[in-house]
Amino acid sequence: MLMKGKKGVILGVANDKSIAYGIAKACAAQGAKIAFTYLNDSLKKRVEPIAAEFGSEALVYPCDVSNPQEIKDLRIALEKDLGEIDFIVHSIAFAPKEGLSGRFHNITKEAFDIAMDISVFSLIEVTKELKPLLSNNSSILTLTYYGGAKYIPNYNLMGVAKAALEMTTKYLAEDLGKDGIRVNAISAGPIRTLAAAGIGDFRFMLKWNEAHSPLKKNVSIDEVGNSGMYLLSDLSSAVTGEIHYVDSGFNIMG
Ligand code: 0WD
Repeated sequence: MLMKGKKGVILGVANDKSIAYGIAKACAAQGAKIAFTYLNDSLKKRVEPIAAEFGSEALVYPCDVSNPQEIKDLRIALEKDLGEIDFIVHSIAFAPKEGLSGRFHNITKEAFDIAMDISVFSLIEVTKELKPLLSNNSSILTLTYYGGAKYIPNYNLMGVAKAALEMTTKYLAEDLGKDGIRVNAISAGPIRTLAAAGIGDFRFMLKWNEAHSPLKKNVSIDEVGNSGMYLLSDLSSAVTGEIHYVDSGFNIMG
């Protein structure tokens, strides 16, 4: 029971295909108590039964990260219901569809601002808002993709957002280390989820990763979940500012 006694919040479960669901499963299996958030009313219906699966029916809150008031309200609710927390999972990204295919130079300022706000700044804002609740032995985890380090066809605007997210992870790690807060990212291989459906020719990405990774397979949300649990638990007590690849080794290939 590596997470026994630990409490935390997971942002970014959309359904049972979500990477955040895989992380919740792995943490719950190790004894963690988990609060969940949902983006809007249509996702609420999906997230509530998932929370119930983990005995967290009373710990489900709305939180659209593009609305600062909803993040503030989340802090108030978590403080009341959980008090101190030990981990935060930020498994959220969004870019308008026009930024996820086609010619890169056609990206609009409007799309750019939305992608950076929801996929990058939200990590800073959630961290700032929830920091007073974090214990002095806590861990924050976000999700990134190799398209933030190297060119990947069609990943376009999200690639720029992930590059910014990865550096945000490192600057936050330095800033919060003195408070006993670790900040890491998992760079997951491609997985078929709702968010992935927005990326142009995602099927090709899956096939390419499978064929060209050392392990010759794609990754599952359970595999990302287990690595996530490690980064959220005390097993990784000396690990911070890390971009940890869970991609069947794809990133080492030339
Ligand atoms: O191949 C993949 N699926 C990979 C995903 C490979 C590597 C990394 N990732 C990342 C994504 O970029 C994202 O940061 O993992 C994270 C989780 O994505 P996911 O599990 O692939 O996708 P999904 O199940 O759709 O969860 C992402 C969720 C949203 O789902 P939808 O599909 O409704 O956009 O992020 C949430 C929402 O639940 N989300 C928001 N939450 C709060 N406020 C917002 C928002 N404004 N926008 C999106």
